[in-house]
Amino acid sequence: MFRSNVLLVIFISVLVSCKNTSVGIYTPKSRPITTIDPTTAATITGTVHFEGAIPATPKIDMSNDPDCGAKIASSENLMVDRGNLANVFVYVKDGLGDRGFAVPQTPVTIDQRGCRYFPHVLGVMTGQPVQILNSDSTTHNVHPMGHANHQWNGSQLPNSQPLSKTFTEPEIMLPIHCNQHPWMHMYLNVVDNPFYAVTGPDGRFEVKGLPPGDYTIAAVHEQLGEQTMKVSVGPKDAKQAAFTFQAK
Ligand SMILES: [Cu+2]
Repeated sequence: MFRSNVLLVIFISVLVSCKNTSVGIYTPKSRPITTIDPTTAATITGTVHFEGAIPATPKIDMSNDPDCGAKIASSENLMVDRGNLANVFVYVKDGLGDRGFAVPQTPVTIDQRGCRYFPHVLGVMTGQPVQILNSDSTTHNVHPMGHANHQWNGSQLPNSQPLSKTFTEPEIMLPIHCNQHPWMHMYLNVVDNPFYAVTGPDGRFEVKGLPPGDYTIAAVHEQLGEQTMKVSVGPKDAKQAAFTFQAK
């Protein structure tokens, strides 16, 4: 009896250890890497428009830190030029299934310059390095305030080394603030596929290298929210997609 109990315990232990090693937690990193065939890859391009009255751009008073340089700056929360909306994050939200994609080891860069973040909206893949620079003669304290990704903050003295960080969980419009300068904020978009873009001042975006398929494309703006669109692409297709956000 004792012997059979011992055997049962050993058997269960083996089962548990197998479960831990062979099943594990399903993460994007565990997905097999998809090879994209450049001869069939498709492209989606488009423009994001803004319709309605453009509210006056709020001014930012930076005078409490003379080392910021300028005393007054303009808010970047709503950047519209001739009806074109900048700083919209456009990405493939759905349709890729369980495909995994190679993560670039080339870092994306955030610069702190004149007590502003450059860029204001940025995309990065899960696990890709994010390099954070301080080009100012003042101290900043970088504070990502995510939900899926754990929060941290790090001070950066003038002329200090760049911070190098990674974000492991997909998260859209993850706010990054500076604890020293309350007006400083930007948005990082962490995705587990390479099919994303941020609209420039002309409202344009381009998502390229897509395997043929049926996708949901999302366009997300920090104040105006999210819009989605179904787009199907065949081999070597070049499709157009247009989004329009209305004034709130
Ligand atoms: Cu700062």
